[in-house]
Amino acid sequence: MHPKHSLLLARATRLALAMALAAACAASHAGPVPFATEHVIGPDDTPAVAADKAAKVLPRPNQSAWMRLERTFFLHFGVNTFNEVEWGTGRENPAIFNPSQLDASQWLRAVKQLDGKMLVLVAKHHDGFAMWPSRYTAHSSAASPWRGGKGDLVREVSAAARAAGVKLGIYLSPADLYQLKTNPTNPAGYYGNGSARRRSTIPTDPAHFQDDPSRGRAPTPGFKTFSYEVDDYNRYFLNQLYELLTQYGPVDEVWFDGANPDPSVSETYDYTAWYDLIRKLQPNAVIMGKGPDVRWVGSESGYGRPTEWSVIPLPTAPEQFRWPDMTDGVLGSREQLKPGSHLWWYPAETNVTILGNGQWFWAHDKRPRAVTQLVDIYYSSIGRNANLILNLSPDNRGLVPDDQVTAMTQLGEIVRDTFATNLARGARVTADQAAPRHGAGTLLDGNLDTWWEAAPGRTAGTVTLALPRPATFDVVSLQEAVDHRGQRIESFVIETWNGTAWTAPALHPADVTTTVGHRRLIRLASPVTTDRVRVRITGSRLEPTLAEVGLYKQAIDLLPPAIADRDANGAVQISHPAGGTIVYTTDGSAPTATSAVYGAPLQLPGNAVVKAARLLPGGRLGVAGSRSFVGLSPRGWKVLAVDGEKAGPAAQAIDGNPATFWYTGWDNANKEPKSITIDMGAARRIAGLAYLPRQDGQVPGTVVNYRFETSVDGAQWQTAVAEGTFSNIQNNPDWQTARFAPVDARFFRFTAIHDVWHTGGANAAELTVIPADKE
Ligand code: FUL
Repeated sequence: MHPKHSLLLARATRLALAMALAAACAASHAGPVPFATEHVIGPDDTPAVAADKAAKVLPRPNQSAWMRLERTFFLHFGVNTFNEVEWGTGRENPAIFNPSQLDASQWLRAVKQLDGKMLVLVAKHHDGFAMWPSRYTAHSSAASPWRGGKGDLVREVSAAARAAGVKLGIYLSPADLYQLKTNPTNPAGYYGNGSARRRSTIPTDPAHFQDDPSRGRAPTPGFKTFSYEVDDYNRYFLNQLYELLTQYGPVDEVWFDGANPDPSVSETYDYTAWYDLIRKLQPNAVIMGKGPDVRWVGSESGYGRPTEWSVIPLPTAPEQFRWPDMTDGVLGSREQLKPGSHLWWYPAETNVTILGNGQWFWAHDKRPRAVTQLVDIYYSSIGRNANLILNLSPDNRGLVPDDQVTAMTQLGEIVRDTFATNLARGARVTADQAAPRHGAGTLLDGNLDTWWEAAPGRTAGTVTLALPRPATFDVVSLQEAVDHRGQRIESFVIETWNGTAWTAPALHPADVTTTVGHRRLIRLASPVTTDRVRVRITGSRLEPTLAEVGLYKQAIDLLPPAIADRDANGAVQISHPAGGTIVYTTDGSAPTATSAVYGAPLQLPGNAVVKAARLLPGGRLGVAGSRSFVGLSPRGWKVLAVDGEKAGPAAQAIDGNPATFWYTGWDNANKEPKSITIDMGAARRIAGLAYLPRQDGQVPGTVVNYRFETSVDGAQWQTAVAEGTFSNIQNNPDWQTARFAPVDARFFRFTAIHDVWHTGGANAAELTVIPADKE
């Protein structure tokens, strides 16, 4: 048996014992709080006892294994890739799915650039098209021309992942527009069809799926059959889960999305049966999103909470809980540990896509984020006690396109180079005090199962690293012994010795020294050279622990220049932390040593692709950064008319500042639609619109359905988009773009038909138009 497995088993046994003990203690209301996977805060528990209980909740074995993966990937590919949309309709013709060069090993090569440890494949998105030949639907890869109808994406990707040593996860969308009972292309759809719950054998015999679901088919060799009382759609879903969890080898994560493009038809998901089946078929898998093991961090931006607790107070017992999205700024703080709460290990996963503006599926004009932003996201997800799940979007050839591969290669090089060497290696580590057998000597052994722990009763403590020689670093990595002692640290300070005194170096403005958890990465504002470093833990729920400490130097030379947002006047700044000369282009071509030298902000009033690189000694070029700008800068524009601006002036929709916004306010009396009309001052040839909703974390007024009209003279209007939809805008409140046939216009009118909550309001942080290519 693999040593890790025996360790997990030993932990499982310890946990079982601890849980039995916890139950006994709860009954007698006496004795010290034991370690357990769940604690309940009693009505008479003092805040100190509540904190004690929170600090004694441990992760379950499937979560421990998952947290150690840190770098995981998503792959969104399907009919949407061919239609170049974010959300499909369920009415797609399977004939459109026909990648000509699909090569799953090429996908894995991209994943391995960042040493990806797991990938989660979208097996079925909201459109309902199954990427494997499911026995339970005609709407699958088997109905497409791909590989002559013999293609099985899940098989190809799982085999390539296995060959690359990467674990497999599965995304199966609960929302299913193909099965929606109102889908005209599938009149017998199961979703919301009101069917009775019936005793069903899983796997069901497909020939008797509806007339006698108690009839099973032969189970996959090595697996059993199961029985649940469910309606048609839940039976369908359980059978699809069964296929995915038994036919493709081990599955380590099952991803349940909460998004639902058409809530007008309701279906009750039988989560209890789904979870039960997953536990029986793949007991090591974590259930993510709508489920008990892994929590959606709450945004798709890639940026986790600065303070992130993995122990979350649930208002009910986990078995009764419905796992809603948790989007509050702080979760699980001391103030939130209220009597009656069930304390539960529920770590965060930060999902983000490599494509700009939070777009999950490829389209010919979608481009990856700047590499500097991807690096920042790395620190702001993995470095904030969450796993990163970074999405790649293969194109309609079935390959991860070159621009995404290039971004991955650059990100991988920067991360590898930064974290290759722990500059604390060889240091003598001491602590001001320690629990018996938990001295600080193991803090550099690379082993999360050994740790320093403060002496009994102490909630603060200091560990000091005496380096063999001075080192220059600008990243500090800390890890608590969460698998053994839970999450405890609430605040700490990093200090360096300057020869005469300890001083706290300035930190990167976005990084805070609060929680630690599985991992905290802290960036310093600038590198420090010293031979002594200390971590002073100043607040902790119980005796603090540290399993590992690391000091690293960011690979600045590998960083491309940062290309900033465009301001209201259309100006764009380029900079690099190492300074020096930067060359650039604005037409998308690769910069060379003879390209224009950056001096002052670039004036970019329309569409542009900026590429920039540092000029290194000897005429060589550093790594190039790239950024696309879509839309016109709103310089000189005016608001002509608006249906309300009581909660935010209309002019803020065209001020070039994403932080301010136009908002009509909540409006129950005078419902939608709400319009805003803009005068651009001169006629332009335009071919699209771009909309950025409010960026303050609130959604009232965020537009989901809209109309877009244009005019040359402000009197005669023509409709460019009669009713458009910004798919997924609630989860992803980033820039939304839509294209239309080129038209000449001086004026445009944007009308909110519905906002996401149907409040009758509308908002816009920015609103602009996309110039036609040949304007
Ligand atoms: C969202 C979905 O609606 C997106 O399309 C994507 O799959 C993302 C991971 O989750 O909620």
